[in-house]
Amino acid sequence: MRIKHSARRFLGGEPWSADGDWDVVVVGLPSDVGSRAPSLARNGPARLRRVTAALAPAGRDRADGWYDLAARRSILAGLRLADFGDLILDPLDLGSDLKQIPAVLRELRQSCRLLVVLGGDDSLSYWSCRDAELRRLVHLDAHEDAAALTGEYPHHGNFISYLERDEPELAILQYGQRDLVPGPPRLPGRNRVACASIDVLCETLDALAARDAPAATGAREVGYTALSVDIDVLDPHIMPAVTNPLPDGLGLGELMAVIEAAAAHGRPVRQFMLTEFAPADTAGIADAATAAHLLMRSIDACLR
Ligand SMILES: [Mn+2]
Repeated sequence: MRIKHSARRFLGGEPWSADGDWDVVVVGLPSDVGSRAPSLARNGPARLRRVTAALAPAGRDRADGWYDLAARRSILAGLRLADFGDLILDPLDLGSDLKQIPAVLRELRQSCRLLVVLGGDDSLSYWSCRDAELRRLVHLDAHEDAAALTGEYPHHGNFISYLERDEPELAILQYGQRDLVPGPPRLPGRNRVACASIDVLCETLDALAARDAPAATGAREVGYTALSVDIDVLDPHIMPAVTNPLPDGLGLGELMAVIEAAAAHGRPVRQFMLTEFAPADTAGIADAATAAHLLMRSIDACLR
């Protein structure tokens, strides 16, 4: 594995250093290794850096944050933000490189309040979630991603099944599924819930918070929540730059309502993942602006 640094850093952030006191650290996984056909998801991190760097031009004081005209409030004011760069997987040493991802992310997580992971295809979320302190995963996706186990490593359609097998204590809350599939879903494991409404999502997170709360002795760790957004949960009219578009998805405001609720009821949220943003090299900037606004508002919601 090698680390690639980019001249354009996410939202004009600083270069990462281990001794920084960061609110947010951003890391990219620009790979489509888990897609069964080549996917433009490998382009996601570079496109997001290009668009967000333009929102924070040199000379602009990032301490002011941005004003969200839709929500009528300032967001990300005073944000201490670092961009670690991209983790580049060596195709000739893929298994070894994939297995190194959890340790690299753990080190980055220890240097910040919130780690933001930019995919890449959705199979990489499996590696981003291999952490003993992660207790609750909220996964927003048009697809279930719970197909049967196949080979040694998960692909983008079955990484949830691998997580259920390999992290049996991890609670998985799914939202937004709308796929047509060959048969009824496999019965979720004891620790997975398909949430049919925001209310169910919040109630489930509240119950898990009570379960995971430290005992009076302080003997147990509370652990943290990760939010994972496969961006095809949005409607393809709003977000066409995805690998597997499905009709009748969420609007951006609807998705933000889910993320706000998950962030509020899932505290502490220590990791946010965006996957399957798959822009063509020639695509316009509207799709990237949508993804950038989604990220900026989501980061604010997770830190609030
Ligand atoms: Mn999906």
